[in-house]
Amino acid sequence: MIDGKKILFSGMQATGTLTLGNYLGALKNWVTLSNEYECYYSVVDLHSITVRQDPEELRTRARNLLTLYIAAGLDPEKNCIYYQSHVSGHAELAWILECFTYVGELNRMTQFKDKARKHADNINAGLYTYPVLMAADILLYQADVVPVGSDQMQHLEITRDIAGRFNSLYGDIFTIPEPYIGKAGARIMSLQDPEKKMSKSDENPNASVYLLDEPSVIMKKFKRAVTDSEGCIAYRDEQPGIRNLIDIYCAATDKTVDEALKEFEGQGYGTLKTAVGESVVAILEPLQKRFKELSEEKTYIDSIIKKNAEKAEATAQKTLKAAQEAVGFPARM
Ligand code: ATP
Ligand code: LTN
Repeated sequence: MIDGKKILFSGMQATGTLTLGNYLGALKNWVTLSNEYECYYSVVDLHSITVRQDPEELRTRARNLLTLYIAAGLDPEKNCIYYQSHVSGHAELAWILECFTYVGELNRMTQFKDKARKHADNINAGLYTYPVLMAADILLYQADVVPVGSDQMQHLEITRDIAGRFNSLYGDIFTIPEPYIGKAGARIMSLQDPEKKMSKSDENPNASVYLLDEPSVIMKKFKRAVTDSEGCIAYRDEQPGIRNLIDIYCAATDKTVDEALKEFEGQGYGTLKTAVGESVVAILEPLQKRFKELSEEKTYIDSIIKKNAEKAEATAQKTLKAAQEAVGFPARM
């Protein structure tokens, strides 16, 4: 608790350009939650290098991601928005926690299996221990809640297991975090293959709407979205493409599925696609405008980066010290 508020931690990787899935599944909820919680939102660049990155590109993307957090509506005076690599405690706590994590647990992580398949030429140890670094992120700030998309649930569970194990050996060092999965937009699917989640690393650019796509491009991508030959607008497993479009529409407009179904009753797929496209353009246009403006305010963004890294560091150090002492490291003089 800080000032009577519970603590929230979340982060995103600076790999690729953010998609509508990242926005509706995560970022949009972050903004809503930021009034209620004391929030830490990190650009998790340590996680990014588990997959090979071009150094200059990574730096640019990380900066853009941090700027997008603010452009999406997170006030950097109230929310601690910072680069993970600026706070060395993440890596230090991750090492300690690795010694309390079993390889059997890591072997069960589906994201590792997926990424290992995708990057078969670079199955590095960091990719394997990625969930432990994520646990360190969360536990360092004693987070009560962690908003993530449903694909991250398994990582939250392992975080809780590691924290519980550590606490049962050494006393209450870590807060056990709860996941927060927003109702709308929990899992936005690819526009080209609605059985697969929309992902920023998808090779097909038509599969994802990127947050900085021009309105005309957004409309075109929705027009090309894969649907089915049923010809009726319903929300059911047999029509994953249509269901995904309705999910996107509901998440973008804050309407319920029933409201949306009523609205589109008897309409054709073309009408639905146009309406969904327009609802997405309506939320992304102001975000893009703000992003452009902020990108020009270099000194302002630099000062945010510095100030928030210091704030994050101070909190992280407290937990790190407690964990170091708990396992038996000598105190520094
Ligand atoms: P990558 O393709 O690089 O693995 P990604 O697009 O899956 O990336 P992450 O960086 O892993 O995105 O996720 C950032 C946040 O966005 C997480 O909280 C994740 O749960 C959420 N998220 C990612 N994709 C989706 C999606 N399709 N629908 C809903 N939420 C999503
Ligand atoms: N693994 C997450 C990103 C991430 C994260 C975190 C999310 C790293 N550390 C801590 C929440 C809390 C992802 O791939 N989306």
